[in-house]
Amino acid sequence: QSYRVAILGATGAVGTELLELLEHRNFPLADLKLLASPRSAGNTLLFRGEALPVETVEANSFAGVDIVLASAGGSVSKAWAEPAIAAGAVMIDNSSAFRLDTSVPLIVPEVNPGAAAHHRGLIANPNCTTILMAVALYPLHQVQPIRRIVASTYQSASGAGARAMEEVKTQSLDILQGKQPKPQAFPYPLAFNLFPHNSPLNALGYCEEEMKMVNETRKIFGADDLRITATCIRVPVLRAHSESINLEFEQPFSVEHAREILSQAPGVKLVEDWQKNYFPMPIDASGKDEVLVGRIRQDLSHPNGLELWLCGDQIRKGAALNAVQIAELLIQKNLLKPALAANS
Ligand code: A2P
Ligand code: 11C
Repeated sequence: QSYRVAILGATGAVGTELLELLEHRNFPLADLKLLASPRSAGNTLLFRGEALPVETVEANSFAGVDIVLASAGGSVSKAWAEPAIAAGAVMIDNSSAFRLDTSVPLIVPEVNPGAAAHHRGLIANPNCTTILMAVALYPLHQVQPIRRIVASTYQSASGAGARAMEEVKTQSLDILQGKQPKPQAFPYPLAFNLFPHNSPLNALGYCEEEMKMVNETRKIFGADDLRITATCIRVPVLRAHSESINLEFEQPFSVEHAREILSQAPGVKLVEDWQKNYFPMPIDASGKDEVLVGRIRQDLSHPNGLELWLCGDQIRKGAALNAVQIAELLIQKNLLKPALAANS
């Protein structure tokens, strides 16, 4: 059997990655529709050696479509979720618009695939830093409940889209040529610099990205009282995010045991060469499906604490791959029909 898929936001950083993944994972496609804004009308994108037209999304774009992979921002998802579902499609939405809606499953397939059974036509793909952290921490949490997470992130430009990636390159060139860098996608120059994440701050001083790590991780783990705090920082890296994570468990958790579990965990690759001081790096994580985890060590300040370091491709597992895996899960479990799922 094969399925009719539409990518909403096909020309963006995540959209083009979705296209590549559908091609390379041999996704069972009957048809692929590329949707974007009127700006992209008339453009084509290459898929399986064929130039496919990019269409402007409109009311009848979803007729006959089984799966919509949406990555065009929250307002676009809000505008098109209802028409897509009404047309009989399941929308897998990469934006933050519906993630905390209690009627919308928020899924990392390695962690909570069972949540897919309850969808009503809409499934949310979590925030990228949250996905990467969830893949690495859930296998440990299953063995020994985590009591508290302290995360510090080093986030690449790709999290802010294709334009932001271009901006870091241009700014780097400008600086090397002695010119003033011109920030556009970000409020400040990112080349040769870093700054706290560029999302809105709340009254307590936490930015949206930090609160996503808190609230989305709790929802995905099904652990409402899990204590999490985060500091999110944008760094001049192109594609992959990195995270330094401090964990406090209910009981002591040995480094050897954590290493053994993570070496077999789905979606995780343990990367540790202590002799060579070689650990996960964003350049190694770029283009990879797995979350690279390493530098697992005892927290010197707490008997129940562990420290670890991870890198993961933000566009891939942090966004496009996770969405495609959700689509594959729906197909595998025969859950594409929202009406049936809603009644079950
Ligand atoms: P377009 O290229 O036509 O602007 P990124 O996250 O890399 O910035 O990409 C955003 C994606 O969302 C692009 O594919 C972009 O299309 C798409 N997009 C932005 N605004 C809209 C809109 N109003 N309707 C449909 N697609 C949109
Ligand atoms: C970033 N993680 O790196 C963000 C981008 O919640 O989907 C993705 C925002 C989200 O800026």
